[in-house]
Amino acid sequence: MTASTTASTPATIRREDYTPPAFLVDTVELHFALHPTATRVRARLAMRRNGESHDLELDGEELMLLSASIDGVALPSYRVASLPSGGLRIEGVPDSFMLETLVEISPEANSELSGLYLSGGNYFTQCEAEGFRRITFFPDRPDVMSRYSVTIEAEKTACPVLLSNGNPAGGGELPDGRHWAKWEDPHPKPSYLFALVAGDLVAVRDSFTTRSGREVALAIYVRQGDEDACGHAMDSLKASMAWDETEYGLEYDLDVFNIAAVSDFNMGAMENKGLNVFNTKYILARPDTATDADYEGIETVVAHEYFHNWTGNRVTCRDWFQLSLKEGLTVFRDQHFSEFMGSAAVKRLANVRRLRAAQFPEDAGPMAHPVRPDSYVEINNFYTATVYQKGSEVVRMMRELIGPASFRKGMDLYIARHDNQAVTIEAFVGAMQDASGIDLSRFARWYAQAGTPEVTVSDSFDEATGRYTLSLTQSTPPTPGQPTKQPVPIPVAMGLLGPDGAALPLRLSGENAAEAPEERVLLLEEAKQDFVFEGLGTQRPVPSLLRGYSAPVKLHGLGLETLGFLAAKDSDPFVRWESAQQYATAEMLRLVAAYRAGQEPTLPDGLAGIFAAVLERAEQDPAFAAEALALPSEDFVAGQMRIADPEAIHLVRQALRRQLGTRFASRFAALHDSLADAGPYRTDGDSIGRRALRNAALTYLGRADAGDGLARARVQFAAGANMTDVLAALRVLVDSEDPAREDALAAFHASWRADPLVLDKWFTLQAVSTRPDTLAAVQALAKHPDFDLRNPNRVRSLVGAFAAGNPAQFHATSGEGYRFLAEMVIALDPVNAQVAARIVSPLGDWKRQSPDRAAIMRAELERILALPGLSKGTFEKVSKSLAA
Ligand code: B3K
Ligand code: ZN
Repeated sequence: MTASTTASTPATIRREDYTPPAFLVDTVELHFALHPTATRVRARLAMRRNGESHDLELDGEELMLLSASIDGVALPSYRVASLPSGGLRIEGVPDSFMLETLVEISPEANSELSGLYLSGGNYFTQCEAEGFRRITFFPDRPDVMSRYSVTIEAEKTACPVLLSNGNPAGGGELPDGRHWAKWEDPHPKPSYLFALVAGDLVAVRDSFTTRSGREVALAIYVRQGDEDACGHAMDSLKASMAWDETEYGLEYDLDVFNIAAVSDFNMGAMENKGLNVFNTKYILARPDTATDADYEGIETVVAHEYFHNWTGNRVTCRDWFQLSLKEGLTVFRDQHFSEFMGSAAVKRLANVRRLRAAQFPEDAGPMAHPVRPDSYVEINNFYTATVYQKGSEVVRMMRELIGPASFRKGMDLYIARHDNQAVTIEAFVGAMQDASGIDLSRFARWYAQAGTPEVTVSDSFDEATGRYTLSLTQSTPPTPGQPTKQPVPIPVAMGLLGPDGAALPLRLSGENAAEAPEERVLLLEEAKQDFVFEGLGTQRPVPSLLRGYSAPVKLHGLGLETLGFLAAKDSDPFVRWESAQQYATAEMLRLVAAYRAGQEPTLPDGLAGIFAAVLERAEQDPAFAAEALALPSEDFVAGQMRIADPEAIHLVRQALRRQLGTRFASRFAALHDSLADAGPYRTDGDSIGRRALRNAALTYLGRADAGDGLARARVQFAAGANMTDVLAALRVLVDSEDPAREDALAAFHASWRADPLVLDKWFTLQAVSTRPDTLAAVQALAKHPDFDLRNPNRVRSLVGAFAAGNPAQFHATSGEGYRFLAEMVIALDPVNAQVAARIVSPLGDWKRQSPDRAAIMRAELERILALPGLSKGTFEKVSKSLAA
């Protein structure tokens, strides 16, 4: 589809069309008179011309304009024109002037959760990317940076708490039971970082002293009753503040740092300057309500939003195409922090697993786009795994290439040069290049080219000379709009292993033998390169490649024997895990093909051997063992097939789980017994690892033909020690035919019906159940009184979890799974278009499905596309899915 020509086709925005803002806003004074259906917003903008135009255009959406003046003189209506977008055009403005507008908005009517909205009677804002225009008329783009002062006025009993960005600057009583508060933010910021929170919330307080001695008052605002669930978030915040000082020398820059938690939120959290707004999911945690994964998620997201204060807020993006400038870099920072806080190796492989589960399919699908996209219809569709996670991998590779010391120098330079600026990705790469003296111009291709590079390895060994040649080739498959690709610089961290697994010296031809290291980073820059190593004796070495996952690529060419050897012997935990995963993937693909030819899957000996070895050493590193015991996901296996067969993959994976559970039942039972934790619940890496391994054992036992897995699950569920253990046990029951299943589900619901975050888990468990009747159950759950289309967490917990997390059922040959998702999208689009556009993705995967499935998927996409008044976000996803 090409750019917009008719009124009904939303316009495509292109990166190459960027022009600087025609007007700048130096200061913004906002006054809010809060009211659920009729909030009044008065804005005084000190504006100045920045280009040729004398006509001012402001963004606006669903605003009712009550008055407008320039330099105190009311504007006659003929000078003010409404734009079709909802914006405003004012003709003939002076070079610099004070614009004052008064608008009315209805927070209660705002179900999009963008702009100012109500949640449980409290007021919250979400402005990134383009929500500020739903609050007041403004040049709502990130390269307009202004100093804000905000006054909020509201009824005191309904809204005892009145918060905005920056530092508090006064407050007081008003007649009629109202009160006011003023906030001043000394740092210039783009409008997407504006925030307001008001309502009946309570604060959990703490403080942090920065290394230069500045005292920062910390507060987390939650609903009454949730105060006891903020400890982990607060600890994570303080740890993040300290880490940014020691790792990057970056200190916090306001007197207060506030976080407010809200249960109706489109994503995880938002880094508004000095007033982060969080989905409750990433704040609230108590041992009885939150799982270990929730605790880890909180640590990561709290850190991520905090780190944005420098990478995103102080230095921001010139335009939304540069989104990865702040997101890729900040994900890199939060992952690095989490590695520091826990077991680095296990965090790394968990992040790689997530990258491959979310980003690789995206990079191979209809929405594939570069880390820096070239065009978009709806920017909210580009807050993607590619921009975030692949963007983070790109930063990580840069650090690998120039080294940690130069990287740190580059960060200092980036911030020194660009503080208080809105810049492009070139600014970041340029700072890294200047700090290191290493030419990164070729490296910048990683930002421009979509698709996952594929690296193929082959090797040869000359016993007579001890010379070993490692040949690497790379290619990147075509993606929509990018039919041909160039080679990218791929850092390949590697080692060579002798037959006993010992590390061999790595001497490239022409190098001095004395200095040969045992690990090095090869740079694969061309389509094909040979690396020749000398002095390796008489026995063929085994290559250990992409240690620590040094580049986000797919690696081919290693045989089962090599993979098995590496899984057992390599010193790098990532390569050990990865080799076992690749081994299992290869075997699963073979079993899928065999199954389609009429053969029942049986557990291959080699795979059983890998599991046996992992189980033998399991207690040495329980967290690693838990990861290593998880078979590759159904989606991951499907991703390796040209045409997927979700049914066969599911069947094979289930059969392997059952047979592994049966084969190792006594070992799993022993682990389940010995890892039981008597003491209080703790969330250090060790404790989390032990629970993960113990619950992995329980899960296999729950599948096994032999053993007492279901009985153990019933006991563990009833014991109710903590949510991690309860949920793992309940999951085993929910996936089973156990008679206790229904009672357990009912008991869980009865206990937690008042806690939305826990209830989300109840929905998700049923949505991802491996039972064959899951689709019908999901359809029924969508009619459950606790299902609520207006709450994004609930939608994700049922619809998102089912469509993205239960491929076998979603792809049911009846097409009912597709129909269900389409109906949900159609119902949701008019309520919350952002979430609708997000959950529609699995329907776009039709190209890799069998023709009968693909036809139904396309028909459902067509049905959505035909919807009158379809949002531009859903339009973009659906039309691109159909066109690919
Ligand atoms: N910057 C926000 C994401 C905003 C998404 C807008 N659709 C959260 C984050 O990445 O930190
Ligand atoms: Zn972010």
